Amino acid sequence: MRKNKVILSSVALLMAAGLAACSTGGSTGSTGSTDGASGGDKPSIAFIQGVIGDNFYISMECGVRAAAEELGAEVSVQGPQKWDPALQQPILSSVSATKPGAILIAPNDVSALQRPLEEAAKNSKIVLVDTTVENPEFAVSEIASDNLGGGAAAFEAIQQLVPDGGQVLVIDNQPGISTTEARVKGFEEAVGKDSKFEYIGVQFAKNQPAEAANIVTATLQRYPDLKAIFATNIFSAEGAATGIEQAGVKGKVQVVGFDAGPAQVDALKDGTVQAIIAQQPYDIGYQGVEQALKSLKGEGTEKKIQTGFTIVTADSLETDEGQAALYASEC
Ligand code: T6T
Repeated sequence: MRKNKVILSSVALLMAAGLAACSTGGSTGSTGSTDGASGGDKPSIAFIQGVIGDNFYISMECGVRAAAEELGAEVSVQGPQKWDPALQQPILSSVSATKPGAILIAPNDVSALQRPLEEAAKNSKIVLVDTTVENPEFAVSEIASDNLGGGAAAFEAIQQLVPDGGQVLVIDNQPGISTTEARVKGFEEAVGKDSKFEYIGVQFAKNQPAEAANIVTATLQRYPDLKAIFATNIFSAEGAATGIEQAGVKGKVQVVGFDAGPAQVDALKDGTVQAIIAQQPYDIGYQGVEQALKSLKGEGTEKKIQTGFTIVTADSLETDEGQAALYASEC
C-alpha cells in the first residue's frame, strides 16, 4: 500500500499522494458476505459509507476492497442514500445484527450515532473511517484526514489567490459532522489572523449542490464584492461552482473546494474553481481494514491515524501527482 503522509502544501506546490489503482470491481450498494464473524474461512468486514454515490467513499471502498483481497477478508459495502443519521442508523443496526467481525463506518453525526455504535461494538470491532463521534473510545481505531489542517490550508490557498484580501464565505454540509466542522474551524482560526480578510460566515448546503448554488446566488446579492469561497466537501464545492457559473462571476470570485471528484476536476479545468484539496480516501479504507484485522487477531491497533491531503490546481492537475490524487468513480 502507499504510505500515509501529511502534506501541508501551498497552492503552487503539489506533492505525491492520491489514489492507487483499485483492485476489484463492484459499485456501492450491498455486496459480499455479511454472514457473521467468520465470513467462512475469512473474517468478515462491513463497510458503511457516509453516503452512497460520493466519489470520496467510492475511492475509500476501493482501498477497503484492495486490502481485503490482499490481506484476506470478506467485505460488504453499503450506505445511506442521503447524508442523514436517521437513514444510516437502521443500516448500522441491520449490519450489526449479522455480527460481522468488524465494521468500518463513517458516522453521519457526532451524537446521533454514538449510542448505536456503542451497541454495535458489543458484536463487532469498530473502525471509524473519515468521520467520528463525540466519544469514540469504543473504536479500535479512528482514521481520518488532517481536517483542521485542511481548513487552514484552504485559507492559505485563498490568501495566495486573493493577496489583497476581501470578503470570504464558507459553504459547509450541516452541523454535527466531525470532518467538515474541523475544516471550518481550521479555516476560521486562520482567517481570524489575517485582517485583510472579512469572514462573512458559514452557510449549510445539507450536501445538496442545488442548495450550495442558491447560497452563492443569495450571498452575491448581499455581498457583491465577495472575493472567495471555501466549500468544505464534494457537494458544497459542486454547487458553489454552479452558483459561480450562473452568476457569471467565474474567475472574479475564487473558489477553493475540499475533495477531488470528477465534478471538481471539471470545475478546475474550466476555471470555475481555482484549487481543490484532495484527501486520501483509498488509504483511509486500506488502513481501516488493516486495523480491523489486527484487532480481530488480538494484536494492538493504532487508536488514531491521520492521513494527508494534496492541493491540486489547474497547473498541477495534469502532472502524475495531480492525477494520482483524484478520486475514483469505480474500482
Ligand atoms: O469530504 C468528504 C468526507 O471527508 C466528509 O466527511 C463528507 O463529505 C465527503 O464525503 C465529500 O463529499
